[in-house]
Amino acid sequence: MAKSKFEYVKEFERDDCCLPNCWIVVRIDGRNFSKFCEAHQFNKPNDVAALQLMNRAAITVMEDFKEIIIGFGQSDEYSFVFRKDTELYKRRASKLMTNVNSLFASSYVYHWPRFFQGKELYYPPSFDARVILYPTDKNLRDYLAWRQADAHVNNLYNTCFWNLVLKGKLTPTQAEGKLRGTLASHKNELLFQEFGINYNNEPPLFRKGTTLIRKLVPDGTGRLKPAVVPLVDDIIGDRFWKENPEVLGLKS
Ligand code: DGT
Ligand code: MG
Ligand code: MG
Ligand code: MG
Ligand code: MG
Repeated sequence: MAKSKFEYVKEFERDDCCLPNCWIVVRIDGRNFSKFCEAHQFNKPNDVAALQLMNRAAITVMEDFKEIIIGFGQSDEYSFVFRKDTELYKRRASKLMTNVNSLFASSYVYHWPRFFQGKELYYPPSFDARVILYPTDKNLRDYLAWRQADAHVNNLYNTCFWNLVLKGKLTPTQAEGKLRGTLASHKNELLFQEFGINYNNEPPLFRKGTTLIRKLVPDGTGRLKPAVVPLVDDIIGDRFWKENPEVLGLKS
């Protein structure tokens, strides 16, 4: 077919291919979830159903995008790592990012009724997304460690904050003032002394977030089939990576 005189406008589209041989991370994060969690009366500081719904949406993404080798989620965010040699969408960043993000958002809404029986979804949630490239395995592991450490730091703070407000009857401003500038050791001590809580006994899901990887699981007919499985585990140390070498290896 002959080109129309309008065809030249295509040239305005810029190339946004990801560098070769780099891990491609897509991270999505709930937009203004402070308000969304409040509007839907999520338990504070952690709502198990809400976290499970995030995991369900992320599993849906990984079941569709087979070249994602690992996912990590906490709070209102999820990170997805594409294998470093993926050629999906010719590695175009906007294609990878927008497709992951919109499938995550629609899955979150789609699965909502199963996790919040009877609770109305008052308005459509949305998520931001970004793409980050990591050239080395160490950079990628440090990225994932950073997100898991963030889960821990925020959860320790939030556990203190909401105990001070809900049980200690402080105002949010007072609780904030009391926690300002305190070290982790101080927060652990505060939880123990004032509320009898040993932070290390708090649910691992809240402290460590959820890691999604692919494993072979029995399919009921005695055969093994690949499935996306949620794990609550430490991914900062070496043990997880030694136990699951196929994650960073190129087998899929
Ligand atoms: P953003 O991401 O800049 O659009 O703004 P936010 O408000 O989403 O802020 P962000 O992502 O830094 O923090 C996540 C918010 O979501 C934070 O206010 C705590 C809230 N949130 C996440 N998970 C839970 C939960 O399980 N229960 C409750 N009550 N709140 C949660
Ligand atoms: Mg933010
Ligand atoms: Mg957010
Ligand atoms: Mg967030
Ligand atoms: Mg099209």
